[in-house]
Amino acid sequence: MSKKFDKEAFINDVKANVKTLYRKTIDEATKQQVFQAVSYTIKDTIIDNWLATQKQYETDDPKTVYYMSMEFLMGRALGNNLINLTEYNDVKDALEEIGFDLNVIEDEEPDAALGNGGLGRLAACFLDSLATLGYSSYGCGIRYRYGMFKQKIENGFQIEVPDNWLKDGNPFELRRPEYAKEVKFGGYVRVVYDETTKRNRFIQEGCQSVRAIPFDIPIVGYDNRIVNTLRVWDAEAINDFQLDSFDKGDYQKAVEQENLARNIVEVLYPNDNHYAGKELRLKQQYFFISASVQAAIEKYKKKHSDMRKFHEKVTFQLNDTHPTVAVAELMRILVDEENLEWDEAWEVTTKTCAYTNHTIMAEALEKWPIELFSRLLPRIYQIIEEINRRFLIEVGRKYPGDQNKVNKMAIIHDGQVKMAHLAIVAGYSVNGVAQLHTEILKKQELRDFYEMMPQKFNNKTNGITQRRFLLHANPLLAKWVTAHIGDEWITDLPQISKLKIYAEDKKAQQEFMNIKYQNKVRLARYILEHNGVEIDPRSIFDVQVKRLHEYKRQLMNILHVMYLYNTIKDHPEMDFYPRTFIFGAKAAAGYRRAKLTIKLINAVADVVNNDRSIKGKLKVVFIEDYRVSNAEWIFAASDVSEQISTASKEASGTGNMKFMLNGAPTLGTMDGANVEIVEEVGEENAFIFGLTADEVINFENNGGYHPMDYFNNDQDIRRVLMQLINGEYAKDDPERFREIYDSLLNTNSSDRADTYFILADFKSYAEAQRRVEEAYRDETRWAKMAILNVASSGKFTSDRTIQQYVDEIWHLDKVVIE
Ligand code: 8GP
Repeated sequence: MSKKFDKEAFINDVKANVKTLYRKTIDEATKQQVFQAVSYTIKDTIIDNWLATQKQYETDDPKTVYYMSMEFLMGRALGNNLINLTEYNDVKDALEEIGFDLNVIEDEEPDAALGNGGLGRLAACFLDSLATLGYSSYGCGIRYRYGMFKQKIENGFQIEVPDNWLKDGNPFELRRPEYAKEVKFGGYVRVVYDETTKRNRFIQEGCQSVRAIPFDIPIVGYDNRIVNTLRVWDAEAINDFQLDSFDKGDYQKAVEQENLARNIVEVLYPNDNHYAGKELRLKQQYFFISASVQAAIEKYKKKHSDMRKFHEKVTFQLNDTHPTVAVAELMRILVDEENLEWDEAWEVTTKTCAYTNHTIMAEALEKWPIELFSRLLPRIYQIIEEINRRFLIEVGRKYPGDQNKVNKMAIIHDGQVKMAHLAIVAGYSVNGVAQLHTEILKKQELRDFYEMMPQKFNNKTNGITQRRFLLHANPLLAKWVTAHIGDEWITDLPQISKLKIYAEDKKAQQEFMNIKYQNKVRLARYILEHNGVEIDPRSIFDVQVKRLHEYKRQLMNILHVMYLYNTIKDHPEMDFYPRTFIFGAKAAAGYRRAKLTIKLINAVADVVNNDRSIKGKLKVVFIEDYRVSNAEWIFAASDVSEQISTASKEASGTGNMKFMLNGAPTLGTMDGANVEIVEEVGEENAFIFGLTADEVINFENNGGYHPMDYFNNDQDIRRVLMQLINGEYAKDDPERFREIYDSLLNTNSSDRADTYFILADFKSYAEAQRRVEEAYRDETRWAKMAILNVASSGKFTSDRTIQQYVDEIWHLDKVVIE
């Protein structure tokens, strides 16, 4: 594929790198050292393209998007970079020649796990698409010393182990101390009247300062020589300046500053869809935002002098509310440092910032106590107060006398700063991440704002990059697709619909099923090696991998497994197609009920997997440490994609798209992007069940849901629930799962019983599962369904999503490297 790969030169470079990095010959090097040496060799090519890209940007001066995000869940870089350089196979061959297996070398790279789940992985897919489509962009984030924790399962329980991902060094990153920025916290604001400008000046004093040092990570576009930048900020203490004079030589203060700096970037908060309200988290937010905004302005000013036109060359996309202080930071710099009038600065800011909402879960909404916020960021707080004051005047004008509206929409209210309100008021665009989600935002969660400013609201259905999740993750299927329709799908996924004509072709079906089987063998081997469980690649691989959260209902899945097990035990003679239920999920470290669910899954696995009487018909596996790198193998090997969230709760989902792309039909609710998946593939090629979003919202608003009725009236449900408290899966501690039982039935806790409608949906889920089995028994029918899923996945490329952001929000200029 590639144009001018020089095998000899490559091998010589790898050997030279091993020598200079480790003073070893290639035969003496460890696998990790070979990984490093290969990566440095590749980095050399990348840097040439990186330079060429920057040069082209200098010439063209295109508008640039800064994608501001607390999370970038990048996974591994080496394989992906080789894929996008179109040198994967060349390098594989070259390494074979000197006795190394590229897969084994790739396995030496730790995942860059600078994110929790969907939101962070979406950011990573977007960077890939931006570079591939030729748009100037920066990802801006934090270089966490410790990313997402590693999960160990001990005795069935999740144990969190720190992820020291940088311990061997990250070969692809570049430290850029010459672009360091100073970020200030705390202190107070002194107002002085400036006679010459006839304006107040706001001076921050008594602050603690931290130095932000950028590390640049290359983002390689597919086969186009474009290399964009993910810029993640590290923190260092500033000891040589900014100490007030009386502090000079104050050792204690110097040490404090050292610690302040180190703490800021120490660790990623491991919460998904949940807001913890920690002071350090707000510090992290302001730290990377202040540095990124300063850097963006500095870059702009190299070519332009009029800050009033900043938005013509720059746009900030806020990935959820976490980066929303960008609004106030931009205002601060424009007003306090660039001397713009408030109205001029507001004009620029509201044409620069745009906001994406990723969840309607109330518990994820960021609301900072005023006391904390104003103490940590006094000047920023003042600016938000002024934005709020002016906004509420507008609300009052539009809805005269409606104090209730004012209270509901205020940015600062009831002792709290509401970040979503700030993002909406200052943003020129507010988008949801799937059609259904955007509609719920407009009609429910953000209704007041939608009514006042409908023009800001729009939908951008999420997407995924086919380069990582098919071309790299599933080489056998990728090759098969290319053999049938050519390789243009790699940069134009809708072309994959050309596969539709093969859906009923016997030979194609057989080839397809054979590839699936080989991928299942690959995964079974991984599971045996990493989990010590033997599974049968001929069984149905029924897979739910995603963060563990009550709304995602892993609990419903495992309760259903318990029900199936009861059924098989009662009817040993029954015809039951062998099934392997595969789970993978991390629970937030402080999320007790989620961690208990992991224990329940493992407890059920223990009983079921060791019961010889069921002859291996049922297996349950919990894959330890689910992450981007093993996800790639899991999607490729899946038969059934479990997307079973309570309707209305999953904003979009992106895992659902990765399964589809790899030919696993969706077993799911009409939630998030599942709705659009079904629209594309047809309901006959998915297994849909359960309450609709409207039904769920109606129960939530008007009551009338009584889980106890299901318990009383359905003996299968009752039996399974009783097994949670009779020691069936907890011989040593029969009370272990009482909390889960109570969560489903007890109304005396603070939440409504069965908050996520598991009992309401249980029977229709079980029925959908029976349809899955029936469909799978008919191999021709199944192969057709699976191929049609692949062929209908064209819409779900992140290339489409990014092109829509560009056309409808950002208006960037396309760049081609000459
Ligand atoms: C997730 C949504 O739950 C998921 O449906 C969606 O596909 C993904 O974002 C990308 O849009 N939301 C989050 O991960 C989230 O809200 N996380 C923040 C609270 C940390």
